[in-house]
Amino acid sequence: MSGTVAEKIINEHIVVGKPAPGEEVALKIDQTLTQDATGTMAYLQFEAIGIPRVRTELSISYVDHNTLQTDFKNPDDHRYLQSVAKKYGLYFSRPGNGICHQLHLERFARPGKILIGSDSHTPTAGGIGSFAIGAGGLDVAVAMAGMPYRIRYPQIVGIKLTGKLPEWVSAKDVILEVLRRIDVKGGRGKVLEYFGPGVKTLSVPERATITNMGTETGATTSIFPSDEVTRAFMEAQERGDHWILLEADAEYDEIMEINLSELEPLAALPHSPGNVKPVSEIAGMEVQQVAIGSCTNSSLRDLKMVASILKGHTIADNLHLTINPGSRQVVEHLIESGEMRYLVASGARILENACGPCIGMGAAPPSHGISIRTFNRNFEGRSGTKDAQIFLVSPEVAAATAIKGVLTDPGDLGDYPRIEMPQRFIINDNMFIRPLPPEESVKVEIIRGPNIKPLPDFSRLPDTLEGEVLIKVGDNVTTDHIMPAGAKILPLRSNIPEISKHVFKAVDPVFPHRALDKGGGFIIGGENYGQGSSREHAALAPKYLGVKAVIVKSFARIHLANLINFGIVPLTFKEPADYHFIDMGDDIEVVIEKLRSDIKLRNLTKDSEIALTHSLSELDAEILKTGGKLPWVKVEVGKIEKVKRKND
Ligand code: MIC
Ligand code: SF4
Repeated sequence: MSGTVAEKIINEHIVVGKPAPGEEVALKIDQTLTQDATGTMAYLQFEAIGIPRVRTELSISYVDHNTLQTDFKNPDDHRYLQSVAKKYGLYFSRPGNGICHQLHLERFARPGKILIGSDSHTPTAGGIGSFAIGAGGLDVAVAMAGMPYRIRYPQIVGIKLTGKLPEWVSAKDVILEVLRRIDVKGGRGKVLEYFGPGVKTLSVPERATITNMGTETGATTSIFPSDEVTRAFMEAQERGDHWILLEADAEYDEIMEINLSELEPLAALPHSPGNVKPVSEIAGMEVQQVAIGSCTNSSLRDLKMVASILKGHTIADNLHLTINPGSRQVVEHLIESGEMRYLVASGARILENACGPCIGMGAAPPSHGISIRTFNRNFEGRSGTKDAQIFLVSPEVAAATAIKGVLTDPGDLGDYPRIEMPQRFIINDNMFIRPLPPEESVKVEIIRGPNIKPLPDFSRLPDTLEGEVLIKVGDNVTTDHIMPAGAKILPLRSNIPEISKHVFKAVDPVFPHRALDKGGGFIIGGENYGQGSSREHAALAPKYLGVKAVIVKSFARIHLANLINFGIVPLTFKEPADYHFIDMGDDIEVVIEKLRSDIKLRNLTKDSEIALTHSLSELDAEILKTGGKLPWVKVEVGKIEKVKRKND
């Protein structure tokens, strides 16, 4: 069958629907991953669905986000996750093993397979040729129950890579260049698929840096072909038997060309990953912190580069340098090659193999601090310091800056280091706990700490939604704005009543009180509402506070799905300019009885009407009216089980 790489994989996995851009298709899911911050909720939902064991080829539960143990909450959640993995037939990756996406790329991702993960950077596995999509935890729970996952058939954009990266320029600069061109919403409804002669000049971890941060364009996913470079990587990971050749042999819907030879070091400026400029234009500013790591830039290649640059230097007096390696494999190699010494000797603070500062788990910058990070998001306040300025750069720029104390174009350092990658990686899977056989797993008791509260129940939606506009926000509002993360709030992820007290905390601290006082109401927003993470808490917690509908100019994909999953009606203005004719405090009424594409909003305060629409399929509408996906899925799974029992 001919097609682009993405088309070949999607078409092979379609169980319902037509393969045409914009059509809704249901896909069979081969692999799932969760991480701990989204995982507890996902597994509570999986338990509620009520099947005895996961029905995927491979499901894995990683622990990498909530690794600070300042009280019982995070360790309790981790014990819950470990017991759930044992009971339901999952792999479990213990804390300290590494960041989910780095580990998955090293040990489990496979070309040609479809992976969904309850983390928006799941497309990292696109670097190995896997069709990997970020989703809300409930969607992952449903996939673990063996049900298909629905997406709109994407438009496939071919990104043609020519030339070869110059010295001091690396994969991060490729994705920053893509972001410079299409910004944080240019990828919506699309898959970014890389092709062309430049592809073979990039190793799998470099490709994964690019597909990882493709998430920031709003794309459904990003993918590279699976070629000889992929084969070499998989053989070096002793997984050569899982390699397949997967290349495009069809036209793309749209093409973007990037000549790698013409790129220079780039940076995303505060407070958006799409706000990209050449480092040479902004170099020289004094910096208070450099942070290296995250699922974007923590591979062995990246940390070898950092070690080679730092070798023989001490970091500048005016800053701190933190490094979070992506996995234990990376660390073991750095120890074996002696390069870990260069990092330690330079004064770098080596943190654990986890997300760490990327999600505000420690290493917050000082007041008004400038922090140079190799991460993928620089949303305001995400670092833990509201007035900090975060710049996103490559490991080369970060290391050069750590030495000089000011934002530095690494080309100024002189000779470009040559790094040597191992022919074979050190394989040590002893921190993955393998699934138990069914006869043993049934005996396992689930361990629940006091922080794990039962899932809230939501009832069917009424035909008319009434209430006040509780808040009005602008364009590109992120899920970090809606439901902040960080060391203090993340431990509340399994306790919806508690976490809901933090909704819109930095935007409007009294929002939760107001929402409860008014008996719920509406959120009004601009373009790309809900961009960023996959956290379903950004829907679940507002729902708990009584939010009935979110009315915006446009939505980000995963957040839209999460709103539907938890029974919040996602509506858009037919005329975006109507956004200006509705204000916070207005009393409004929306009839959703039939959920047709033409919906009227009656503004009782202004005595006016606004035309709304939506992109809901019939099934979405049914799920919404039922009050969300969990009640719906329980009924569906019940039907499937009944048929199964009859046939047995
Ligand atoms: C993020 O980078 O924002 C996170 C934390 O990894 C989230 C998931 C979460 O909120 O738990 C994501 O990207 O989906
Ligand atoms: Fe973890 Fe940061 Fe990657 Fe999210 S973006 S998975 S917090 S490293």
